[in-house]
Amino acid sequence: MIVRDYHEAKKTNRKVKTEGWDSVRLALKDDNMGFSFHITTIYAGTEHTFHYKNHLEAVYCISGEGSIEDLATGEVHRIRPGVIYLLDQHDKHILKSETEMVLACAFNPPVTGREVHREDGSYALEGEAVVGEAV
Ligand code: 9YT
Repeated sequence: MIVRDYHEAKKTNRKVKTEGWDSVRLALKDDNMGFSFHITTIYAGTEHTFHYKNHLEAVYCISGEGSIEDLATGEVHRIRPGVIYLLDQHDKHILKSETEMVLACAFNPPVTGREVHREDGSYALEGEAVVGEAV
C-alpha cells in the first residue's frame, strides 16, 4: 500500500508549476497502478489549449468554475464542482477558468513525471523526444 499526503507532496518535485496552473502528481508511472493521478490547480482567469494525443484523461472538478470547449465540435460545457470530463477521444480542448479551479485528474497511460507540454498541447510518450524545458 502506498499512502501520500497532497500537502506534503506539494513541497516536493511532485509539484510542477507553470504560469497558469500547477499540478501535484500524487501517483506516477513508477507506482505501477496503470494510471497517474494529479491534483491540478488552474489559476483564475486563465485559458489553456490541451491535446493529450497519447493519453486518455479523466478530470473531476473539486472546486471552482469555468468551461471546456471541444475544439472538434465547438461545444462548450460548464465546469463546476461535481462535473467530470472524460477525454475518451484524445479530444483537443480549451479549458478556461473564471475562478481558481481545483481538479482531480487521472491519465492512462500514466505520466512519468518528466513530461512537459509540447507546443501542440500534448505530452510525449515515454522514449519520444521531448522538446522544451522541464517544469
Ligand atoms: C486539467 C488537466 O488537464 N490537468 C492535467 C494534469 C497537469 N497538466 C499535469 O499534471 O501535467
